[in-house]
Amino acid sequence: MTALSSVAVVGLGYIGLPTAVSLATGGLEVIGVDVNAGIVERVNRGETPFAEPDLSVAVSGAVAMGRLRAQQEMPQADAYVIAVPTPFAGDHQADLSYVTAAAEAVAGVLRGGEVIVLESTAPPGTTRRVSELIAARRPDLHLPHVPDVPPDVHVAHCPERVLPGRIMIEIATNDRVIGGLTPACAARAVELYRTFCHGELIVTDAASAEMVKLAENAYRDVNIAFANELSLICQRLGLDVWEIRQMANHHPRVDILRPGPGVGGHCVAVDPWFIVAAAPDLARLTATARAVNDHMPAHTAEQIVATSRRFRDPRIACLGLAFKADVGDMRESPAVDITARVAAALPEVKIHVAEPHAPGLPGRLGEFGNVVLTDAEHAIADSDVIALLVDHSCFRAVKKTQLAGKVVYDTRGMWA
Ligand code: SAJ
Repeated sequence: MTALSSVAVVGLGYIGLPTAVSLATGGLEVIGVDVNAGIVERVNRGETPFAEPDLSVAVSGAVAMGRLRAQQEMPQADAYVIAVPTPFAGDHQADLSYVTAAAEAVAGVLRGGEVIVLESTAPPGTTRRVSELIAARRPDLHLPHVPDVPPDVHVAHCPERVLPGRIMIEIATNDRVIGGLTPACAARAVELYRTFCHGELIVTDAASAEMVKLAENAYRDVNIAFANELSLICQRLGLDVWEIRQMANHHPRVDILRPGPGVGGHCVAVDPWFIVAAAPDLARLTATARAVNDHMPAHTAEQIVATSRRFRDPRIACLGLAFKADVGDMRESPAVDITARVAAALPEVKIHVAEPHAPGLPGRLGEFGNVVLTDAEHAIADSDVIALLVDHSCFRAVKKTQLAGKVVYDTRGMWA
């Protein structure tokens, strides 16, 4: 088997672009592939289409050195990493159309000898389906899901597990789980990831790797749901959940996560549904956790609205729109949902929004005439009710004197 020297990374998003640049830094020739012409142009200019610490300097460096380029067409390469989205198709089922399109495009250019790695989070069985799809397109090649025939192409799953905001650190240092359709497939994928990953590379089969990934995010979701449920119970009983949590966490085997206004982003709020879909009758806790966390934005909005109605002519500040601290990503953000709900419930009330990590309001909030984007200082100074929706580090600088005389609704326990 020849050494891998070129790799095509399909999908230049939050996972694909950092992976592409890491492979380039690891010494491979990397071709980034994306259907979006704007993203391709930006990457080729050495720019990043989204904010992530340390990514932009790495991209501009890799492009300048000629190690990374982007294009819309699928190239021939020794290896393929598929890092496309797997959103919902409706009814919480996975939409695999991007994975299918990527697999079919790869199928069209294979010569034999390549390794194809699916990084996208996907329901159990998806890696095998990628192999089947390619086989259907390329009857001239042996694919590894068919036993007893040495395959011409290797197929594996290596689920991403980097944390937004720390992607460039974690991509190099996290341990990775690599599941092959056969042991030889896993071994070939290990060769690829060894070029840039210094963590342990744990080898397994493809279906187990798929379930490991889903289990990781469902574990987080269930634990956040417990924290959120506890906060609702404490609120009803007149107890301070932050104090309760802090004291409970002194126990050597207790580590309660942080309650908040809901779970956002494109991972923790999505992936548990793939487990529910795989075994709906058994995944009762997983489904309930989703329901608990999904209810938090409506509950939080109701509280803010009820508090505001105590004022004759209230003004409200919503601090933060991102799905979590210190990122600008507003996908599936509970803060956006809460702000929209409050704006809709109180159309006559001016709502000041401060989001230092985003250049403008997301489309959903642009529809409301009563929502204005400003900075935190003005938002606070001009408002009676202050809702802290995201625990961005910069909001820590807000002084008690700025909040004096205002009703503070701190959903993140930052000023507690
Ligand atoms: N959150 C809380 N309380 C907490 C922790 C998080 O309310 O104590 C909320 C956050 O505010 C956010 C949501 O949960 O709205 C998710 O944030 P997160 O930091 O838990 O996770 P993500 O979505 O940024 O990244 C997760 C990570 N998975 C795990 O930690 C198991 C990351 O490692 C994965 O790579 C990523 O999902 C992914 O892409 O799957």
